[in-house]
Parts: sequence; C-alpha cells; structure tokens
Amino acid sequence: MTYEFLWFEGLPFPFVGHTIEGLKEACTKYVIKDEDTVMVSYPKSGTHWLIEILCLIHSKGDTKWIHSVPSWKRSPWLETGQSCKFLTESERPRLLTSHLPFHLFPKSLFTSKAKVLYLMRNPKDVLVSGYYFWTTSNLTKKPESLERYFKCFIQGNVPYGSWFEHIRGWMSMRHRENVLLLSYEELQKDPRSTMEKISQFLGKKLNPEELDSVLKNSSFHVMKQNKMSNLETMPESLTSLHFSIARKGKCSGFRMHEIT
Ligand code: PPS
Repeated sequence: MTYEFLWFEGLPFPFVGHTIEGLKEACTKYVIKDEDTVMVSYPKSGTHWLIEILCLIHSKGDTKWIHSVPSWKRSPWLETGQSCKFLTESERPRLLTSHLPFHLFPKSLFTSKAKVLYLMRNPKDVLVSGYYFWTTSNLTKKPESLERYFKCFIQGNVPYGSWFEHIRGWMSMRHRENVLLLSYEELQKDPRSTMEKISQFLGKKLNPEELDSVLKNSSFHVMKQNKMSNLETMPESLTSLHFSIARKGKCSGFRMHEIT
C-alpha cells in the first residue's frame, strides 16, 4: 500500500512515522537543552552518514553502540511522535536528528546553547536520491517519474517541502557560534579533516586511532553492511526489493540521469 502525504502547516510530510499531533508537539512544545547536539538536514543530504559519524565521535571510535542500537534510537528524529518519547527518556547529552525547516523548529533551540550541525548537499543529487528513495519505499506518495518528481521538487511539493526554503531558513543561523555548516561534498572530498572539524566543534578530542575508527566505520561500504544503520530493520511492508538508505553514496550521481 502506498500512502499520500500528511499535510502540516502547509507542508507535505511522509505519512508513515508522522502524525499531526506528533508534529504539533515537536514544533511547539519540544524543549531543546543546552547540552543537546542537533543534526538538521533536508532529506537525502547524507543525514544517516552524519548520524554515524556523530555516534562514533561520541563513543570515541568504539563500534559497540552503532552495532547494537538502530540509528533512529541513537539519534531520534524530533518530528516523529515516537522518537519524542525516546528523547525524554534518554540520557544527556542527547543527539537529535531533524529534517524540519527552520520556521517550524521548536523555538527553544534559538535560546539554547545546543550545538547544531546543518548538513547540505548538491540539490541535483538530493533530487535523484529522493526520487529513488520515495520510489522504493512505501513511506509516502510515490513519484510518477523522474521528470514529474523534478517538477514537484522545484515547487516544493515533496516531503518536507522546498529544498530552497530549507536552505534559506537554516542559513540565517550560519553566524552563530553554536552552528556548524557542513556539506556532503566536503565530507566526500576530505572526510578525515571534516570529521576532525566536527569533533573539535563538539569539544571531543580524538586521538589518531580513534579518528581512524570513525573514518573506517562511517564509510559507505561499512555502513551499508551495518543493519543498525542501513534501515534494514524497517518492516518489509514499507520497502521494496531495491530499497537501501546507502544507495550509491557518490557526488554528482545526478549526471547519470537526464531530465528533459
Ligand atoms: S534520509 O532518508 O533523508 O535520512 O536520507 P539521508 O541519510 O539524508 O541521505 C541518503 C543519501 O546519503 C548517502 N549515504 C552515504 N554517502 C556516503 N557515505 C556514507 N557512509 C553514506 N551513507 C549514506 C546514501 O547513499 C544516499 O545518497 P544516494 O545518492 O541515494 O546514494
């Protein structure tokens, strides 16, 4: 079965995993604490990669946590009602993940000292990645074709709304000391230095061996094999044979596609 969108505050959200009550609660009542670390991105920007990196930095390269707990429990999604439960129960410091646009984010973030990492990716790769993800999952309305999806993407008529508005909103936070802007492309180009920059931003000093482990265990091929990180634990009814969160893992993969 394929679901349509769930509409909240004029934006389309995936039907599965979201409710109006959960979104309302997250957007208006959720209290972000000073000790929290918040990862924000537009969908398909490399969020799961960043979750893996942060978890590994957090555990100083020890892989026990990433091998035993699913990523959505290690760094729960703010906007899903169920995850809000994990967050209130979880210990501090907490890692949180969100695809929410800036204007819907709980206002408590803006007065807190929580560390925010905003991850961006070339929108053409975001578009192609999203097309395959929504086509091979049953989380929400399936795109009819890449061409049609392109038109919807430009109009912001895709899950979580407009990429352009998302970037514009979060960019307004870029001068804050507690905000780090990252790109998928810099992570691909120089993963070691970028991971070092992230650990410095988080105030977590790693020795070279610990950093080696972060690098190795968050690599595309290692993550693809880790069922706690690759969404393999998602119910079969929500995915198809070709579904994978770790699909290609490359920059400029959009060049393989032609949109006329
Ligand atoms: S989601 O569903 O919105 O949370 O998706 P998200 O995790 O943001 O993005 C999925 C894309 O990230 C790629 N990915 C990686 N790239 C490089 N290295 C690692 N370790 C990695 N893990 C995930 C994944 O393959 C998706 O991109 P595409 O272009 O579809 O391959």
